[in-house]
Amino acid sequence: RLFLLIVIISCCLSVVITFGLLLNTSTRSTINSALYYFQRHYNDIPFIHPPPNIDRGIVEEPKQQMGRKPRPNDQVYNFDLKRYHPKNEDEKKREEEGKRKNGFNAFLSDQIPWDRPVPELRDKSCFTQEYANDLPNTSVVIIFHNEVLSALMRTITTVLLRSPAELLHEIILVDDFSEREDLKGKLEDLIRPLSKVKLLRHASRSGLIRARLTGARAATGEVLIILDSHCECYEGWLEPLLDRIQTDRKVAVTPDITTIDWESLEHTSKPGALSSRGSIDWSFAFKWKKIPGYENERRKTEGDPIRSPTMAGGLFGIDRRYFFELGAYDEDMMIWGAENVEISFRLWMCGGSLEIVPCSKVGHIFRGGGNTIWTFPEGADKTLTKNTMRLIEVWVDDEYKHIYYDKRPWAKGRDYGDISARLELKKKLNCKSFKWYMENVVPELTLPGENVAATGPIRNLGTGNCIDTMGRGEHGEVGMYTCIDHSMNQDISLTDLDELQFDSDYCLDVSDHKSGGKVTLYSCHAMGGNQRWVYEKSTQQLIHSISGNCLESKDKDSLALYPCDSTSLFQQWNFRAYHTP
Ligand code: UD2
Ligand code: MN
Repeated sequence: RLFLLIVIISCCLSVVITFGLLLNTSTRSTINSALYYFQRHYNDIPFIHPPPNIDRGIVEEPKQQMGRKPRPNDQVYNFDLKRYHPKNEDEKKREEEGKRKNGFNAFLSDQIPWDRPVPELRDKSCFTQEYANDLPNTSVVIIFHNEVLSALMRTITTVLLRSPAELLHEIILVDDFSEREDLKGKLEDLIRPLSKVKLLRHASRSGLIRARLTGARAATGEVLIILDSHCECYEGWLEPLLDRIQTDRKVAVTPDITTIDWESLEHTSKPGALSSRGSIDWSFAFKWKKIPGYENERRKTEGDPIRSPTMAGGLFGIDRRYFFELGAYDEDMMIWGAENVEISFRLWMCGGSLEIVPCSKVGHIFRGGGNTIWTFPEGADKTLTKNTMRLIEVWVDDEYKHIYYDKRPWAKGRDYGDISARLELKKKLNCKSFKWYMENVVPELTLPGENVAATGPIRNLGTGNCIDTMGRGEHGEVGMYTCIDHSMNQDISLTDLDELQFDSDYCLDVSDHKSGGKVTLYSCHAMGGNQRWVYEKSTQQLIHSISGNCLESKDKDSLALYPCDSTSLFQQWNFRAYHTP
C-alpha cells in the first residue's frame, strides 16, 4: 500500500512540475499579474455591468513602502462621453424626463461606466508632497434618499477603486427611507459581493443630518468621511485628507469639490488654482467666496490647505472620536440645510478648525434646472427656517442675531424647538463667541449696511418693478420683477465704492457699452470699471460711469443701458433706503 501511495504522489509531483515547465514566461506573468491585481484590490471592485476597466489594475505599480508619494495620473484623458448620448428620439425623450425627475442627467448616468476615467486636476505641487505610511484608516459614510442607482454605484465604485485598501476600513451606506424600487433588492444584489460595503436603512424619513448620525454611530474606522450619494473620487483623493487629520486631529477637512455638470455629466473643473473657500451670506447660509489675499499669502504652494470659515457640508473628513467630542450634529435639525454652517461655526469656535485640502479632488453633481430629487415633507420654508434659527439661537451672539431677523422678519417668534442641550454643549466645550469668529476667522466679511450708501430693493418709477437677480448666479443676466420686501433676489446695495452689490457678492456689471448693453452678475472686483455706478440724486438716474449711459427698464421685464434721458421715467430709480453720509 505504501508503494502505491509513493507512486501516486510522484505521479502528481511530476504532473505539476511538467505543467510548470511548460508554462512560458508570458503566461506566467499573466497569472502573476492577475494574482497581483486581486491582492492589490481586495477592496472588491464590482465586476458588474457596466464593466470596469480591469487593465488598470494590471498596469499599476507596487505602492511605495517608504512614505506615500502621490503620482500623477498619466493616463491620457480622452474619455468620449458622446458614445453614451441618446441614439434616437425615444432615448432623447427619456433623457429629458430623467433630468426633470432627478435634477441631473440620469439617463446618461445609467449609460456611462461607474469607473470611467477622470481627468488629472491636481496642481504640480501636490506631487512634491509625501504622506506617512501609518495613516489612520477611514469609514466612508454615504447617505441617500431616492438617489439614482447608477450615481450611487459610481460613488461607491470610485471610493473602492481609488482608495488604498489598507486605508479604507469600510463604506457605510445609509438609506434614508427611499421609495425607489431599485434601491431595495437590486442595490442589495449589487453590493452583496463587496465585503467592505454595509447597508443600513431608516424606517422613516429623517433627513440627511440624522442619516449621517446613523452612519457615524455605526462606523468603527479611525477617521470618518462623509460623502453625498452622487460623487466621483479622483486618484489620490484619500491620502491627503487622512494625512492632514493625522497631523492635527482637531482639523476637519474637505476635498476640493469639483463640478460634474448636471446635464452633460462632464467634469467641468480645470486643473490649477482653487479660487474660493466657504463663507456665509447674511441669511447665514453657506456661500463660496474668493479666497482673501491674507490667506493666500499664508500658503506657500497651491497644494497647501486653505483655511475655510465654513464647509459646503456634503463632503468632509474628521477624526471619528473628535466628531462626537465636538457634539456631532444637532439632531433636531430636519431633512436638509444649516447643519453645514452649524458644524463649521462649532469647529472654529470650540477649538478646532476647518480646511480645504486642494490635493484631494472629489467631483459632485450640483443639481440644476430647478429640479430636486427629493422634497421637504413639511415644506422648504418651515424646515429651512427652523434649522437656521437653531443655528442662530445657539451660535450667533445677541448683538448679531437681528441681522438674520431683519432679512427674514416673518421668522421672528417662530418655534425652533428646545436648544438647551446645544447651549450646554457650547458651555461645556468652552466655545468662543461669534464676535471672535467674525474678527479672527472671517475678518474680510462686512456687516450688512457697513460701507454702503443705499440699500434696495431698487424700484423703477416707470414700471414699478424692482431689479432682481432672477435667482441667477455669476454671469447670469439681471432682470426685473415685482418688488418684494426681504427678497434675497432683490437684496442689493450701493456701496461706497459705487458698486451695485447683491448680498450674494455679485455686482451689476456691463461690459457691452453700446446702447442696449445687457446687465450681468459678476464677482465684485472693487476696481470700478464696468462695475461703477453713480446715483444722481436730483434726477434719480443710475449712471454707468465708464460708458456714460444710464440704466433703463423699457418694459416690466427688461434691463439694459441706454443714452441718458432725464425726462424718461423708465430711467428713474428709487432705493428703499438711502443713507445720507
Ligand atoms: C449641500 C451639501 C449637502 C448638505 C446640504 C445642506 C455639498 C456638495 N452638498 O447640498 O451635503 O450639506 O448642502 O444641508 O456640499 N439626503 C437624505 N435625506 C434627505 C435629503 C437628502 O439622505 O431627506 C441625502 C441625499 O441623497 C444626498 C445628501 O443627503 O446624498 C445631500 O443632499 P443633496 O445632494 O440634495 O444636497 P446638496 O448637494 O444640494
Ligand atoms: Mn449633493
